[in-house]
Amino acid sequence: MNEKDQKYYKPDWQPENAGEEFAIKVVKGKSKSDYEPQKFKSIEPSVEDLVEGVLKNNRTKLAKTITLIESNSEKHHQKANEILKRLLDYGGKSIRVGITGVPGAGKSTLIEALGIYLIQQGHKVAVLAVDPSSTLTRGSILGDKTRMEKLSKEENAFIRPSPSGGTLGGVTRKTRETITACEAAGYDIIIIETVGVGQSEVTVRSMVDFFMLIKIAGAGDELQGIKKGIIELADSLVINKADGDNEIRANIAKSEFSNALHYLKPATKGWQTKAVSCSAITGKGIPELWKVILKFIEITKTNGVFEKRRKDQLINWAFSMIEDELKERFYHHKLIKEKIILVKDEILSGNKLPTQAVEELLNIYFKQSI
Ligand SMILES: Nc1nc2c(ncn2[C@@H]2O[C@H](COP(=O)(O)OP(=O)(O)O)[C@@H](O)[C@H]2O)c(=O)[nH]1
Ligand SMILES: [Mg+2]
Repeated sequence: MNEKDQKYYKPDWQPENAGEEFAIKVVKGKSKSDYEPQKFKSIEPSVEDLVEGVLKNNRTKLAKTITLIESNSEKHHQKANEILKRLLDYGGKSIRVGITGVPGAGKSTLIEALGIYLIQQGHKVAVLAVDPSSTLTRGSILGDKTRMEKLSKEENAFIRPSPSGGTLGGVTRKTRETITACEAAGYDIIIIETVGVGQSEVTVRSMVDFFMLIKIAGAGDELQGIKKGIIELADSLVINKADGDNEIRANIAKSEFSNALHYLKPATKGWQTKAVSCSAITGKGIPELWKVILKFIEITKTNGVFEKRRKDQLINWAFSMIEDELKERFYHHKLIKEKIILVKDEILSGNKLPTQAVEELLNIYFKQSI
């Protein structure tokens, strides 16, 4: 028997010289030993391997690097820092776009439409998307289609979902590092999606060049949970779902917003926040939206605002890293961990004021760590 015959054989009721009309084959059963668990030794890729992989835009290596970046383990943390140090020189050369809006506004659909359009224009697009299946937004409501199926099939796209739960609405403490890794892998457009939870819009604003707010025509701002403060963070208000019966309404809303925007403080010096309308489903208005972004980049690069914002963001990043690092070290310090349990009880029983407790803990920490 040759190898092929060993896998399949004809059922015994099939005539000996039967032709192709008998399309049935029986698959040979497997013996128990075939199912013995095999021992795989997981080989962790080295720093070298990951850096090389990212620079060659190996998407699996990029994803692994991001997992290391996001990991809370000290070992991973060090490795991620090593990698980032080496990638930093290759970062920075992209247009970073932030997108916010309430769940159901069409952010993911819009990112997919814009992403595909940009890839057709020869760009490479990385998307840091909100994963709707996690807590807050729940996958099924409003027919969320965040998987971005069409875009994820594109060779020049990289999609990284982050959980939307918690207070960060899809942004993680490590989103900045992730942006750097994607840029080093050659993505020249980075799109970051966030749902308006807590500080997430402000955080994303502090990471991107261009920030847009997606709205739906007709639904009042109360319904969309949009505060004036958020509008003042945006470089563009995008009225989505301008299709079918909604198209006229969307265009009226666009004009109304255009007028209202003149009375608000623009988010970026030298740029008048612009209202646009589009349909993420039909694609109408998507090229125009991109033109607005390009115009913005051109203007801000000419007047120096782009460069200044990037520099400010870098400083901001550095200091937020210090804060993170201090917090992390403090709460993981052995003595502090022990003391915190006692201190909590003392505060609750009224034996110690919170201010006293704080002073005590900080004293312990700083004396120990000097
Ligand atoms: N008619 C219409 N529906 C849209 C448009 N964009 C998104 N949708 C639909 O709105 C729902 C929510 O879209 P999704 O992209 O998941 O919203 P997200 O929560 O903001 O990311 C889905 O059912 C989409 O198909 C659009 O431009 N026109
Ligand atoms: Mg979404």
